[in-house]
Amino acid sequence: MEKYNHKYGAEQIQVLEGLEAVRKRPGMYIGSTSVRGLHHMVYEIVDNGVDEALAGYCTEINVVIEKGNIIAVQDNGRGIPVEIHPKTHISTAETVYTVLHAGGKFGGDSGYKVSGGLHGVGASVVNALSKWTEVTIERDGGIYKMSFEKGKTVNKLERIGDSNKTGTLVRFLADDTIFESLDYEYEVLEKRLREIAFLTKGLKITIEDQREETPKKAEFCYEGGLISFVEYLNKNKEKIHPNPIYIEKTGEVPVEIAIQYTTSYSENIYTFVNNINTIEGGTHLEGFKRALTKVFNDYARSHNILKEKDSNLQGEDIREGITAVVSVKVKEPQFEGQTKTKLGNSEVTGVVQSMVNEALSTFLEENPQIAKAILEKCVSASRAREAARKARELVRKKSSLETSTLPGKLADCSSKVADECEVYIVEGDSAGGSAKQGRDRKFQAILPLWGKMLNVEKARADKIYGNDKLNPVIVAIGAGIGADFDITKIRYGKVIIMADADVDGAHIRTLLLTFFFRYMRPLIENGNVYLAQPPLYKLSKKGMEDVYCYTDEDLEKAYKDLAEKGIARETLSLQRYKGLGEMNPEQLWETTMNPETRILVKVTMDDAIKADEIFTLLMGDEVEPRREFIQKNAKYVKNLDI
Ligand code: 28F
Repeated sequence: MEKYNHKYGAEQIQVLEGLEAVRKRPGMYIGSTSVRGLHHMVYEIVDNGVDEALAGYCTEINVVIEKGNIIAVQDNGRGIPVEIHPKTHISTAETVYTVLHAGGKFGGDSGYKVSGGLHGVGASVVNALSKWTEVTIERDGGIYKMSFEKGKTVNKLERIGDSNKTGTLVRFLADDTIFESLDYEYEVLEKRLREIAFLTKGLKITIEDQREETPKKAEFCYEGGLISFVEYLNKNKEKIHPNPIYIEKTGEVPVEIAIQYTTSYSENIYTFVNNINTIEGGTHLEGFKRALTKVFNDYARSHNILKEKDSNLQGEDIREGITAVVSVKVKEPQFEGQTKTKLGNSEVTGVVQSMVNEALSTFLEENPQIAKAILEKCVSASRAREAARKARELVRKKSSLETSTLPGKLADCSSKVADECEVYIVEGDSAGGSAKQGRDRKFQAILPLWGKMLNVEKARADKIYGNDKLNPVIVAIGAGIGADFDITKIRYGKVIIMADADVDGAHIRTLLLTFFFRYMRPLIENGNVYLAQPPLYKLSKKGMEDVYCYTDEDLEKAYKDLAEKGIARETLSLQRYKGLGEMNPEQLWETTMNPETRILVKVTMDDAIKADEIFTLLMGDEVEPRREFIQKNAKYVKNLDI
């Protein structure tokens, strides 16, 4: 074989092996082949544009979802270099798009490779998992174009015209033989792009969805960066001090933090590493929390807000009502945790801790009125916690005195093996009744709840313990709440919320998810919380098995299938279920409780965070945004029971 071919062959073989590996095990490279993995395809390309912005050369990134679920991402950076490598005869641009992990354009030097949720697997993976990809580069006065199919080069880079602009445009159609669906969710992409804009001060990011008749479009650009982020997070809350506190440190591990306290009782600290949302926290969060507790206790003592005899403020007292965003950039991040979103680098704890100690104590000294407002809240939180502790002791004594420590309403199951047991939290006594009759009492417990749950947004921990609506849930699950929660003590492997598909059901679901998110978060992180999916419709006809439909699409499909069997739509009677109470025990069992036939939706952290945001909106103090939300979402509440 000639020398020339031999060299070319080696390079080409490496490319082919790379693509082969990616297409054989896509989940290894893009996380999953579900819609989450599909969205990561967009984030990978966008992140390359963000890197160009962090390097100081790109000021705008445009994302378009075109008809047919084609994605287009354009930036106005320098444009990927187009020179041809003397030995391989492959352009740098083609290398970036065909060699696995070739995209480390900033790996070595002072820049930071910002990477999507999957830590920068680079453009070559997106290329390999797309039916086709085309890249158009403007730089050095020309326009260059190359295209691929399933990662294989179809048209090598060639100059196709002149241009006095610079930038990179990437268009791709994800491979539907790999991804379960190509149905991008505009809201999810919009939320992540907004987050990236907050994290990349001054970068303008636009998103447009051209799939519908009326296209949807949004534009994000925040000169305020994290300050704007915290203002956005607090837009429906009553603030304790007008402007967010902003502290930053440059150097080996750049740190940026914005903080603003509100009158709410929940704690919202969002942490990021290289723009990745580290929902499982990690060393940067640890350092932040430690410094926060130290700085506020020191200030309280030195300004006689805490007397000699007073015990220290606890971390949870100081974090009650806090909204904060912590963003660090780490060259070699180590990610741990179930979803690889927990920062492990131990050196970061100290970096963040000392930076916050220094900058925050200076800020408080220079802004005594803000310091005073925040500490007033911390001190009252600490008193409420004390009261809660006493209330909890009381509840424990009360329940230990009572014979049945379990709530009277709970119909428990006979098995005591938590992993095989499940508890249905059912809305309303009638549904609770038929659930008790319809269930398999070996492994299914039923806890009926009634009426509106407590509004946990306004109530402090002390009221949660004693509240007659939530207390049964706490005692039934048996693992305590808040700082005491111990996941190893749960009495059921599955906690299933079963509520109607109407507004009240949505209210109960949101409240319970918010409650679990705030007071039993490990239950969600550990994947123990589920939503039961009762059917929406029943199709029936004499001499035919009842057909249950869970969504409008199901119903249409059922009509079609039955029509193919010669059963015309007009001959069928359709019942739309308004509530669980309309089903008899057997139907409830068959459609919603039988593990063989039911549909359960596992609640993820994202769902809970979303519920928490909606909850704050619905139950928080600000009235105007609530009206806005209801008006905006009212059209989604079909067949509202007036
Ligand atoms: C729509 C997606 O991918 N933008 C990009 C650049 C710019 C450079 C670059 C990219 C590989 C190893 C260098 C230009 N000039 N948007 C994008 N913009 N990649 S990807 O370089 C990658 C090469 O080192 C670039 C000078 N240096 C870097």
